[in-house]
Amino acid sequence: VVLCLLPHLIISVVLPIPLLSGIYIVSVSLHLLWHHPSALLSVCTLALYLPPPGWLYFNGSFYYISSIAKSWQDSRDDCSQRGAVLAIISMKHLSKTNMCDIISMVMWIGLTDRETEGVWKWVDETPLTASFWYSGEPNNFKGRNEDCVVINHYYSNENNWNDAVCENEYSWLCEKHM
Ligand SMILES: [Ca+2]
Ligand SMILES: [Ca+2]
Repeated sequence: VVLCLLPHLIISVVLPIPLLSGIYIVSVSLHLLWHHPSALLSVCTLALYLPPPGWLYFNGSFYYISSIAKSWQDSRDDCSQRGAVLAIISMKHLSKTNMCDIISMVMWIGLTDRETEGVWKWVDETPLTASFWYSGEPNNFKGRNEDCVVINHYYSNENNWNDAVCENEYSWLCEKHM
């Protein structure tokens, strides 16, 4: 019981709020469990739905925006270390303008044509179906090998993707499904 509870509570509850509150919630949970073992499921569920510190919730996923810039591969590795992936943007995300509140800069997403030029794939190996390229993109600008994709806030909200050189350094957007 404690093993199930503690990882979620430590990650999702204790860190984002003052320590005393976290301890309080842990102790309340243990008290509840002692007298009402059936509370385990609801406590675990509640803990799972609380966003980890630094993450934003939007439309069924948590998103993390880096405050520093890295290459596409280093950004991808960073997301992996956070138990997430570089963001996979589907139609449902960008058809809702709420996502614009989250996206406020140029940042890597998990789309690349590194394996085969012109064949775009998400980092989970799914092919690109719905796309939101900015006008004229993807373009391998001036003959450069542009194989990785950024969302560029300075373009229009709906169509704001640009293929960029993977070694360039930008912020990045990690996504973790609930
Ligand atoms: Ca390319
Ligand atoms: Ca480009």
